[in-house]
Amino acid sequence: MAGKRRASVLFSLLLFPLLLPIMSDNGPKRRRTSAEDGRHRNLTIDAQVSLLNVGGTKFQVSKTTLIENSSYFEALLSGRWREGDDEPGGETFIDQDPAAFDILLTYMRCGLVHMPREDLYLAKKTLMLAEYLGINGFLITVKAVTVKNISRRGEYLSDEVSEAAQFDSRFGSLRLAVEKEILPICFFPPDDGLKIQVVDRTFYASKAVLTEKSGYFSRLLTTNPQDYWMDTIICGENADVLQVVLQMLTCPNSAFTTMTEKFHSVSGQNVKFRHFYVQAILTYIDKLQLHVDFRDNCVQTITHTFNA
Ligand SMILES: *[C@@H]1O[C@H](CO)[C@@H](O)[C@H](O)[C@H]1NC(C)=O
Ligand SMILES: *[C@@H]1O[C@H](CO)[C@@H](O)[C@H](O)[C@H]1NC(C)=O
Ligand SMILES: CC(=O)N[C@H]1CO[C@H](CO)[C@@H](O)[C@@H]1O
Repeated sequence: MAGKRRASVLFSLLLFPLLLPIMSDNGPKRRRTSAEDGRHRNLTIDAQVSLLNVGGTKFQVSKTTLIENSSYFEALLSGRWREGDDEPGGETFIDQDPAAFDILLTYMRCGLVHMPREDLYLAKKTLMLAEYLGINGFLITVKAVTVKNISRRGEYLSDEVSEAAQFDSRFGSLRLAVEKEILPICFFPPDDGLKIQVVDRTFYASKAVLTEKSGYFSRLLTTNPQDYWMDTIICGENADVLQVVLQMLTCPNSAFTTMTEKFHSVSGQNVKFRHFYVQAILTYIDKLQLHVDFRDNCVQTITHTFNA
């Protein structure tokens, strides 16, 4: 035993001077072989690219993209990456839906916030996965658009982050909003057309116009998030009155034509009818809470034209 150890120490001592030139910086430089160059390049790639297996589908993603966009990947990768002890070629398995991940990956790569309208189930899974992976940029945009859409505003009131905070205070959490069927449906724009039914007649109006011009319709269409997708309302108003007032909101000239025709159709230009009709229109205009300038304009034109 002891003899063996002595022999090996002696062997090392003998070899040491021979190894010195190779180990020392001052020694002659060894040329890198092309194989080493290749390995060097591959190691660099390994350090930058993450191989993911999401529910059986493989993805190659830049680590920066993952780390910068997702708190989950930040926790998973950034520590390991800094220490550089990645196994080359090792892949990370994530037990999640690959189609949902693909949508989020597009967001992480180019900032596109897209949800599949034709597949609401996939849209839901994408939202839940975004929360799981902590992809906050995606969620902030989705929440902000939803709050804006439900209130039928064309623009954000403030910045996206404050709109998203409003979403949280209104619905509690993403999961609750999904459970209440607010999301994903309220992220998408619904049809603008609203059917208004009065007994046996049906009128069509633009939700955007009604909400913009009338405080009454604005409340009717935006108070409950569920109303976002409402496409028909039943109205107890007199049909002739409703027709004129709806026209007034979009095209005042046609409203006056309708009124004039109505007067002519009533035999003998019945003064009582005329008075009743104009008053009913004015009352309904009041009920709709139009913007003051617009209302004053309508009321003045009506009273002036029809001498009410
Ligand atoms: C580097 O990667 C290339 C392409 O993936 C591969 O063909 C090559 O064998 C790798 N080189 C080393 C040294 O691992
Ligand atoms: C998401 O990753 C991309 C690519 O690295 C980066 O340009 C972008 O700024 C990241 N987004 C956020 C919110 O950090
Ligand atoms: C009704 C409505 O305002 N829908 C909007 C929801 O948000 C998206 C994105 O900003 C708009 O394109 C829709 O018009």
